[in-house]
This record gives sequence, structure tokens and C-alpha cells, in this order.
Amino acid sequence: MAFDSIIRGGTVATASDTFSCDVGIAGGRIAALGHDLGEAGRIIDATGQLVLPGGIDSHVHISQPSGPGIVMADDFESATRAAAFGGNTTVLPFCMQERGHSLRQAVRDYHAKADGNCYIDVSFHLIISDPTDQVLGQELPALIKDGYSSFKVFMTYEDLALSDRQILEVMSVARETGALVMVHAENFDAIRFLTDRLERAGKTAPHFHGSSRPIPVEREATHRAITLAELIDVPVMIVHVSNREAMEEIRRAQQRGLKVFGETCPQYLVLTEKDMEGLNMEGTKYVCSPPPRDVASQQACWEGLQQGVFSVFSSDHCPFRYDEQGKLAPKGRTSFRWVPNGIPGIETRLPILFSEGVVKGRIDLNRFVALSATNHARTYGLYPRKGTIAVGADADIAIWNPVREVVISQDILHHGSDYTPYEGIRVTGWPVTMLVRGEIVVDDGKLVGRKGAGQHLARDPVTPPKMTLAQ
Ligand code: DUC
Ligand code: ZN
Ligand code: ZN
Repeated sequence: MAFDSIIRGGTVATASDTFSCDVGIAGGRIAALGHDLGEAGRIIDATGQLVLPGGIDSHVHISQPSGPGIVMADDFESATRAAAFGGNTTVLPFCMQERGHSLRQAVRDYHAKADGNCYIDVSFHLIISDPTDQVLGQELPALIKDGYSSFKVFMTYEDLALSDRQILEVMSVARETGALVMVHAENFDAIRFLTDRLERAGKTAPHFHGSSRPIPVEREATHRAITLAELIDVPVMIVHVSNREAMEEIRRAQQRGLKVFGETCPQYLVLTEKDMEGLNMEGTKYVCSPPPRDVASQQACWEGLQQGVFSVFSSDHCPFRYDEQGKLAPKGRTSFRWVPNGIPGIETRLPILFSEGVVKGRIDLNRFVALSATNHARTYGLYPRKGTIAVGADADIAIWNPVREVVISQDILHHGSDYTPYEGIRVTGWPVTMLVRGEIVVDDGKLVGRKGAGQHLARDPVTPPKMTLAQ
């Protein structure tokens, strides 16, 4: 058999095995694994390099409306380009329903922004902010059937927070349809109370963002989200977990046999609340929610990754610029309350996990693959097409130089933000060549892919849909 491409001489790793072999690619898929595969139109030499499933980042925000005067720093072109440079071949951004608007229309709007503009593959999660009868009864079930099989609900934020009653309603739809519910777990009223109190005391500098959302705020909401999911008997993903107490809530639920999944992110491994203490407004560069905590919390997040409490590691890329349209907007409102929550990280997620995790011996290479790709595909209905290196899977591959040393800095990144919160962090290991469905997107650090080559992926239900009474 003649292949379109052969990746030759590398060390292949999946979520379970590490082995030396060549990878034959034909028609955009992996067609053979073995030695002496013969001829191909293109030979990619991977001697001394790692050949891994392309990263899947299942938590990113792109072109998301973020409030008056605030513009997100990435569109689909820049975000998917930066993602590719960071070792990714698929991203799952959010499609956010705004209150008073139709969910179906939100999906059309996001497709208009994304279609024809992506370098790598994309699949949308939904955000439900207005669960009307129309949304719950018609739009959401129809969209889940169409392949938008996961959605996020928020327990905080003025224009997004759902009541417990509303969360129960949307979880019921997930149970009927086999969708997965993702939860942003922070207690809205507690945050509002603490924020007002801090402001009255004149404590408005960026680092008070951390004081306004302390660990108990996250722990309580995590417990409540799990309780609501238990009542409905539906799987739930607690996203962006930042600390031990929330992690232990998830662990306890898992030990009780509940289908509760956990996610953590780079900011909870390498940043702390101290980073928000920069001079002037520099601290805003680190403002995200939940906020970075302390060294003990970082350690807890590592334990969660090592012990399987967290099955996915995502960036929560939510990019703003450090200017009047981003972190410093809107004018005159200097309190932390008005700083947009979110930091860029789509390109640095995997180098940080590889260097801090694999190189420093905290996790092995197979766990790295699981946390960066395979578990995302399994959790969100893309497996086995995506997330592994196996015959028949899409040829979505990241070739890594495992010994390259890089100092992360804004100068070398490709995102739309004008800063990186990971400036100056030294990492070992860097993704150098990425293929999406067999086509090279980044070739030894150079962009060769085509804008528009990335496709939208409809996804399977994540659990078998429940029979309704009518059936
Ligand atoms: N939640 C997210 O998931 N991302 C950024 C901000 C937030 O609160
Ligand atoms: Zn969130
Ligand atoms: Zn997010």
C-alpha cells in the first residue's frame, strides 16, 4: 500500500503504551503502524522525537461577547493558529447563549465566526444562560441531536448564573438526551456579598479578586453541583478546579460511584494569588475565575491529576489584552469587580504540563497523553476518531522535541493577547510539527496550514440517551 505520508523513526505514545514504530497515513487517517512501511509521498523524519495524539483542548473561549467595551483578544483564526503551535489539533470552544436570545441563533452566529477561519478542528459546547421552555423543550434537545452534545452552566456571574431550580431543569434535559453538563461552580451570592464588603473597605486592587472568591465559595458550589447531578442521576463535569477542598468533593463523589468528572488547568499548577499583586494594574493580567490560589492548592491539583480525580487538563483560554479594550476596560471603573475574568493559555497548556509533569516526574508520558488528548475525546464524544494513535483514527498528530528548552515569552507566542501570564517560565519539551487529518499545519515551528482547513465536528451523545415516557 502506498501512503500519503509516513512518520518515521519516532517514539509513539498513547494513553496506555509507548513504542517505537512508524505511522502510515492515507486519506487523512492512520492506515498502518509498524516498521518498513515502504514508500510514501512524504516522509516525516521523527528520529529522537515523540509522536503523540494531537492535543485536544476542551475548554476554550473564542470571540465570546464579554461585556460593554471589552473585546476578546482572539478570533477563530488566531486562536486555532496559536492552538496548533501549542500542540493541539482540536479545540472545543463555547457557543454562548445570551439572555433573551435563542440558542439556535447563537449556534448560527458562532458558526458564522468560525466556519472557514480555523486551522484545526473545532467542536462547540453550548452555554445555557436562559433556559426558557422553548430552549429546554425544543432547541437544546434538537441541538444535542445535531452533535452539540455538551453544555456549560454557570452558578455565578450576573448575566449567566442559573438558579438551582434551573440547573435541575437543564440537567433533566441532559439525562433524557445523553448530553454532558459542565458546571462553573462558585457561589454567586457569597461572591456578591464579599465583593461589596471589600469595595466598601476601599479594597479594590486586582488582588482582592482572590479575596472575593475564596476556596469555600468554590467548595460549596462544587458540593451543590454534585448534589444536583445526583438528584437527576446525570453525569457532570466540574470545570477549572483550583484547590484541594473542591477536588476532595469530587473524589468523594467518585468514590460513592457517581459519574462526576473533574478538570483542572495550568493556572492552578504554576500561578498563585500573589501574581495578582503586581504594581499598578499589572495584577489584572492574572485575574481569572476561580482565582489562582497557593502552593498547597497547586500540590492538590497535581494529586488530582496523578490520582485520576481530574481526567482532563484544559487551558480555559479566555484571552484579553492588557489595554482599554481588555483588562483595563471599562474606563474609570478601577475596582477588581470590573476586570474581565480570564487569561490566555491555549498555546502554553501542553508545554507546561509536559515540562512540569513528565519531565519533572510527576506524571508519566501515557498519563500526559490521556490528560491532554484521549480523555477529552472520550469524555466529549469524539473517541476513537480523535484522541489516539490507532489504525482508523484521524491522523491528528503532534510531534514533540522532548528535550528542547524554551523560555515562555510573549515574543514567541501566536495568540491575540499582548501578554502571557506564563512569561519567563522555563520549560523542557516543545511541540514542533502538527498534522490535522494527515495535513501538516505547523512544520518544524513554521505555519504551513491553511485557514479554513479546520472542520467542525458533530459529536456523539456522551451517555446513551434515556428512553422518555413517550417512547
Ligand atoms: N469561567 C470560565 O470558564 N472561563 C473564564 C472565566 C470564567 O469564569
Ligand atoms: Zn467558568
Ligand atoms: Zn472557561
